[in-house]
Amino acid sequence: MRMRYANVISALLLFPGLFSPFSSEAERAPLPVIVANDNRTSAGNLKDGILNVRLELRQARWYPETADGVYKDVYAFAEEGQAPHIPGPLLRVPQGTRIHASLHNLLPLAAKVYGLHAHPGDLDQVVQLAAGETREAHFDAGEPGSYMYWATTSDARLDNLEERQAEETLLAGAFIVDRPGVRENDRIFAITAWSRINSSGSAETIFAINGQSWPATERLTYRTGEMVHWRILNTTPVVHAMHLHGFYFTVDGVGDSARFIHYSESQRRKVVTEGIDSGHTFDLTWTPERTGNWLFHCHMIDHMSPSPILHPPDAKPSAHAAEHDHSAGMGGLVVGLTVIPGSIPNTASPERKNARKLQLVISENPEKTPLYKLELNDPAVPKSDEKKQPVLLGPPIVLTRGDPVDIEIKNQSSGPTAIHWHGIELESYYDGVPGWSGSGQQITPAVAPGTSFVARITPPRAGTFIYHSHWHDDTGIRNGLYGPLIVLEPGQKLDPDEDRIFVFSVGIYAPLGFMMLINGQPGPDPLPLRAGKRYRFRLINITDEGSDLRVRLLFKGEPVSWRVVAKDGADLPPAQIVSSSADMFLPVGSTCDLQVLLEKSGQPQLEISSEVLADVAMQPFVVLAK
Ligand SMILES: [Cu+2]
Repeated sequence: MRMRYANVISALLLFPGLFSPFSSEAERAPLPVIVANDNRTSAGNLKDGILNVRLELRQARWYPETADGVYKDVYAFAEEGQAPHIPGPLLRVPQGTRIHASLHNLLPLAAKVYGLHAHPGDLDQVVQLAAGETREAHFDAGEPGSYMYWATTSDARLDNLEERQAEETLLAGAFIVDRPGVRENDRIFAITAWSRINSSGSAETIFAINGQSWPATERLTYRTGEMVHWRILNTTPVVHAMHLHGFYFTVDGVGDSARFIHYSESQRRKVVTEGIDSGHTFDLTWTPERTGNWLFHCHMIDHMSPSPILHPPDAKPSAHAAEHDHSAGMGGLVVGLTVIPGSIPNTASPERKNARKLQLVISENPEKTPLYKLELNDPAVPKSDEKKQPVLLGPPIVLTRGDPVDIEIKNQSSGPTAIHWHGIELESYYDGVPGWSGSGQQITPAVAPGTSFVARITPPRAGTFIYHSHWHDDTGIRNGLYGPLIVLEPGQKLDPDEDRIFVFSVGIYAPLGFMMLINGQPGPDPLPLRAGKRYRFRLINITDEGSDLRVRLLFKGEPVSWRVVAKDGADLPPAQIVSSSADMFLPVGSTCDLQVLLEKSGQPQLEISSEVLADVAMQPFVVLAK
């Protein structure tokens, strides 16, 4: 199910006809302009338990940002008599509804529509439409859940959506079945990807949420204390890692276009990042507790950076260039959130007179690798003269729960920078998104070269977190601007023997080139462990694109067992802490704490692999007898 980039290329080599140009008739007539669908209005006419809806597939013009910006001529769903929509018109009905859908294919070629069936249902159930044909589909909506419908003019299936290319890639819409009598005050976000392989063989993609690409994505406002419920749909052929700044969210259920699994209370998990496979959906809830500006975005760097198609590097700056710069070079799958005062009063900042002072110095070695050097100055720790090998990894920052700390980010590099305290529940102003974090007149600046910014943090929770660059991250994240951020319980000390940190990242490792790294190295030296001793492994995925990162602890090639005890810094509920096979997916922007206890001596290894990154890296161990 997980997508490999290589598949896109092979699909194109197999289906060269996918670049069918628009019919000459369409070129003569002006195409209707697509309306970005915020998924708040249900299509069709619901009466006496029957939804009558008339859908069309048609050619239309899509503007992912502004009406005067770059456009793409694409295929889109429309409701008869209305403008075409991306994502397609929302199908939303209560459980028990019968659906009478008519489908009219106005495209100059045949199309197949999937997902118009009862739930749970058959992923392969399809309505085939010749060019110009109209057909009807009558079915029961089925069980409550977040589903999608989608279409193709090629031979794509839900498990290989990458076969959809160019014009047809945006043919998808949300299909929500509500519990009877409950119409939740939620929002639906459909992730789409217009994509194709261009004539020079490289992939071109425009990612969007509800039909628009940051900075054009909808801005949402919430009040503190209100319960926020979102449904996320991934209609794209690639995995994503959806990350919320400043707050945890609860994953309430997962599904695809055929079925949806509602988690029971004991199955729910608290996270700050959730991976979502191609063709899948998930529901989440969260409660804003602190005012200010926040983000919800995909943590895969290319999915949250400006698309070169919309913003060619050599183009004259558009009216939005300034906003892009102010938004730290972001684009695509980013949603801006503003939390205003509500039922939760802003907690008074704790007394900071006795705040611990730390200094994180960022310096640069132009033309060299690693490009950046991160140094931590802690007045409580004498400076060591030990010359350390430069690595693509910042030093660990170890904090104590409830203890205020002022971390001065001192920028000695040649460009502006910013550091985001990933997973930490903190004040918006210190969250580290220049031009966005903060509120009103007090917006976080980028840290200009030669200047400092002091981040004031009082971590409310002990666990494993990340600090990383949030400024033009194609440079920062790929050049070592990150490190582990560990918060301990009061009185606890980090025991480097018992407590092992493994940071998974990518970067240029000279002279070997761009590769996947464990603690800054592609092939780290073996580490000693002792049989019968219990360890805490803290895993951090801060790769650029490794949302499909598979982590295994192997002994003679077979996974051992471990216990997952925390995700993204939040302890798991006791009922979820069980022994499991040492084989997991850890999406980018996630952390995970494990209990590891090996009974036998030998040479196990921690192996990470990613199909997206097309790489494997290994941390060997030597387990000594008890
Ligand atoms: Cu993504």
